[in-house]
Amino acid sequence: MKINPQHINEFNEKHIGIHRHQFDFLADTLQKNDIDVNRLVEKIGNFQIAIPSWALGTGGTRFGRFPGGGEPASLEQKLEDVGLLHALNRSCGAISLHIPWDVPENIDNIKGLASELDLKFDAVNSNTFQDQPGQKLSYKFGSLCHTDKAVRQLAIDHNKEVIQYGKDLGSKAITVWLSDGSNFPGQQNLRKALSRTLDSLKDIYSALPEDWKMFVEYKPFEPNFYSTVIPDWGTSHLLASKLGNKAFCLVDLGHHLPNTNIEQIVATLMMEEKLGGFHFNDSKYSDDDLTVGSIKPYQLFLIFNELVEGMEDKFSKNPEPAWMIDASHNVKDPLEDLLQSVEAIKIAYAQALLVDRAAMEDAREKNDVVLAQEILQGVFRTDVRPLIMQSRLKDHAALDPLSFFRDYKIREKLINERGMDSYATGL
Ligand code: PSV
Ligand code: MN
Repeated sequence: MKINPQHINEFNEKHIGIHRHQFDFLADTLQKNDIDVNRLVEKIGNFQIAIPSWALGTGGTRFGRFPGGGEPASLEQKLEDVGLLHALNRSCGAISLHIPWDVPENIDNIKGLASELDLKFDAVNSNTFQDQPGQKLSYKFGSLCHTDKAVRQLAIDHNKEVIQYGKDLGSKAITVWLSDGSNFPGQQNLRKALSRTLDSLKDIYSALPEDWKMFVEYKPFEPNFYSTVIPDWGTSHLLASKLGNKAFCLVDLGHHLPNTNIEQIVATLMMEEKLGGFHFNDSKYSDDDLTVGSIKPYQLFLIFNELVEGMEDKFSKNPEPAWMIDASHNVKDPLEDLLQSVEAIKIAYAQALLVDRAAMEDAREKNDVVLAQEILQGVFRTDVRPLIMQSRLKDHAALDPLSFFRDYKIREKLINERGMDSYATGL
């Protein structure tokens, strides 16, 4: 299904009155503080977040899955769903494919459909954490770190194949996440496992086109519970540094032990110009896959505060990171969940843009701890939603995408089109 732009106009007309009132009030206050509101709105509008092809179906846990119907059953339908999101908020202009969950069978058709929907292809993702039907050798005891050279070669070849798919589609990066690790003390020679992983990554890196990046994702546990080969940002940074200047670290918010200071990791990686990609989600415990900003919105803001600090620093050579959501839950409509996540990301980004960096630095130089906190929390407590709505209005998106989704019964229409038992591939 496609959204009729006329419906978006009608919807916006209904809501414009209250929006104008709220926006004018906020814009007036900001202007009095010498903030260029038009520039701010433009920046917010330009911020794009890629949608992973595996987040469009209902997420499951190992205990069950409760799909709500109308899920995309093919890659074409997944593109259509991302196209729907993008039409609603003009902020999701890219899709990230996981191979082999989503193999593009007919590259020209897929590229044609993507360009019709105004979508780009973000990083491609390899999968050596599951065995595929008919696979001769198993990843049960690891992939790039495996003791058996033949298994390592299988995993290396798979990554090279994924790069080839990405080249065909116009992607510019590959994300490598490994589940490699061990479940029991003594199971693995930790030093050798890391060294073999580095050698395998070097081989994959050698197949990387000149204008590509490789993102090395880390995770402290799951599905291995004693050790993972790339457990933390330090190990990811070590590998990325040894690989070369096309390799970067990828921070997934769910891949930290409770209370980790993620904003500090962001600052460190940006200082080293090695922050390449970001996977957004939220969690109470670790990799919970909850909607972005649903549990720790202040932490999300603090992370964005560091990101913006790095991005606005004209001396920093850290490239703009690739932004992606990596979450899908089992009790929400996946599209509604993604709309909420994008909104939370935009709110945190907009707030971070509002931080008075000169005043912050001044407070820090004077060791005025109280003032530094006041500045940060003053911004965090500002309702910036009218700025985000204004950017959508300018970009012909829905003022309130979630209400539009419900008012125009988009899920009901998708169920009518695809049926109740249409399921998406993925986890
Ligand atoms: C692993 O937990 C991960 O964060 C990686 O990015 C995978 O590609 C993705 O989730 C799979 O759902
Ligand atoms: Mn991830």
